[in-house]
Amino acid sequence: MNIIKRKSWALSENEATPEDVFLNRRQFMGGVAGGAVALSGGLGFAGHALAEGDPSAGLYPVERNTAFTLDRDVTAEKVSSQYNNFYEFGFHKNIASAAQALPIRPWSIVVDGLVAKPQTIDIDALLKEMPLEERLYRHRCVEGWSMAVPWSGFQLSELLKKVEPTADAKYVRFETFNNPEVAVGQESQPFYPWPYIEGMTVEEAMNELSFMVTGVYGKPLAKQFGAPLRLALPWKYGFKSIKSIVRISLVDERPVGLWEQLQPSEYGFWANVNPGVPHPRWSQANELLIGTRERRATLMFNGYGEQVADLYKNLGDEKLFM
Ligand SMILES: Nc1nc2c(c(=O)[nH]1)N[C@H]1C(S)=C(S)[C@@H](COP(=O)(O)O)O[C@H]1N2
Ligand SMILES: [Mo]
Repeated sequence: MNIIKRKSWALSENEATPEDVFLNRRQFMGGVAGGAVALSGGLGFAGHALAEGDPSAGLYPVERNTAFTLDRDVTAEKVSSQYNNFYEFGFHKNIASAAQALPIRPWSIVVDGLVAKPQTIDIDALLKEMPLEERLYRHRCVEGWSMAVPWSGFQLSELLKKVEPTADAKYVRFETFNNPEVAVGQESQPFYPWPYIEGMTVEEAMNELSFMVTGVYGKPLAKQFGAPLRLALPWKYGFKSIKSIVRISLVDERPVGLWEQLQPSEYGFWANVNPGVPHPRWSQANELLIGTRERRATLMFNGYGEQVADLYKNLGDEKLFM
């Protein structure tokens, strides 16, 4: 089907390479010319500049939790903030400029479903209440590229404790905004099953790695990263880390994510990183570190097996790795 073919993460590794080369070339040229702005697709550092006007700017930087370490350099901000998947704003990587159209204040998050204390929480009230910290996390996209970023935010478990899930709650369902008036991707692809949905088990959500992101690089989250609130699940493929969340619901039925709805044979519920299980159309054995020419062997659970492998011990023939 055409819809699927046009999706950029459906590109094979070979097709993806010219874009990566372009990215490197852009950086190189920027360095030589001393003016990256002119060569960075028109946006320059607008994402950064706008973050400075964010009402939460005074909260950052927050203290780093040194328990989370990397085996590679942090990806340069000018690389990770110009190479994004955010299909609401276009079906390619260069969406940073379009994403600036998203209004992120006022912003509230509905937390509802199977909880004792359902509530609608204003983002700034939430930011004041939650214990913010910085974590260095790896991020592995199902397309075969990766980055390493200093996210700021709080553990998802802290938010869930606040609403008190009932004993019937088995899954957490996350929902992104739906606003085709500002999101060009939603407007131009009305036949996609918007809004973007993702989900996980309550047990996964309570794991210490499950992190709600509110900032990055010591500043409020730039819009292209999914401001004002996104998820980071570093042991799962990147599509599970849903952006610009407006609703979090505790439910007893397994949520079906947007990509699973579109292509269930390729994108599943669990989506744990495993270099030994290829995507139906390409290998997952290694990854390109964006902003570099380096390819590395992908790690089981993206290197986070110690924290999460136990979650999957008794799941029989569930498709854990797609
Ligand atoms: N709402 C929403 N969330 C999303 C996506 C999206 O298109 N829409 N893309 C996902 C994918 S495929 C990846 S790899 C990451 C990309 O995050 P980044 O742009 O901060 O690198 O966001 C994920 N979250
Ligand atoms: Mo991704």
